[in-house]
Amino acid sequence: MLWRTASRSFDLTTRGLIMGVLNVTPDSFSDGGRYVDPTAAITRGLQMVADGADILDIGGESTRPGASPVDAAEELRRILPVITGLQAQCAVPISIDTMKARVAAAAVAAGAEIINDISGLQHDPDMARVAAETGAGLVLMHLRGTPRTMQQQPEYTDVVAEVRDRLLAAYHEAVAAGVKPGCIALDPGIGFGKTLEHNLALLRALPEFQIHGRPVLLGVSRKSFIGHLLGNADPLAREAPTTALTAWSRQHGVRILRVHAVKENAQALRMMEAILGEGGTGGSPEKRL
Ligand code: PMM
Repeated sequence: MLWRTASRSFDLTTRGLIMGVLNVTPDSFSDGGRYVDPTAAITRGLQMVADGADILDIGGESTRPGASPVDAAEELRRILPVITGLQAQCAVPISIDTMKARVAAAAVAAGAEIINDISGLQHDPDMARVAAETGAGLVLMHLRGTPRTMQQQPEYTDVVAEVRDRLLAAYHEAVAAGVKPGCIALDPGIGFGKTLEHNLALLRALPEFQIHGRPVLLGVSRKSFIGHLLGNADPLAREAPTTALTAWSRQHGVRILRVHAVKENAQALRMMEAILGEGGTGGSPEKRL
């Protein structure tokens, strides 16, 4: 199972990737406000690389339920110095977490290699074109509604089938716009327009999202459904269940884990890969193209 960006290819057959979360926003639910200063954000990014991150995912717009949107200029003001600084100082690929084609294009021009579109191409009609033209890796996530509205009574008849169908449609839209299938990864979007029961159903059905053999990316780290189940109001108190979910996800086929606590989740991933007999303690799965 290969996953490509314009300049590298990851062989994910036996070894998954850790994507470290770096939100340069004042208001993200778990790390909001801590990395608004570019120097603090770059230091945090380098620490995650030292801890074993394979990818850094930089976001300049909060996606927490009810969050207010920001414009492209503000998003770019937040992310560009961080991308430029990290790109100069570390070798891991940088992912831009945005729904806006203009932000994605500028981020890739500044050195990002992966576009993480939480709207799965539903927000900006130009996003697929930018992904195709740049050859960036493209994460297509399932999101019902918008971050502002998504938790207002989300309803599905069959959440697994509906999420799967939407991801399949997004995959076809991307390919029709010229995105190479090998650049695409798919994400069922845990916590985005889903109740606790919906999230649990999606976690039970993870292998179903390996559509056309594409890698599945998952973001459960510190999310509120963990708090709802366990009664942990503090996101920082959700690390142990997050690492357990990392192991579960890898066992059920997920290859890219988007997490805050890089070292702990990398260890859970390597441990599970060793049990699976897939040589997870081996070296980098990455090839420069
Ligand atoms: N979750 C958040 C933001 N971006 N991107 C992908 N692909 N998948 C996710 O689950 C996801 C995401 C929200 O979490 P955060 O506030 O901790 O960044």
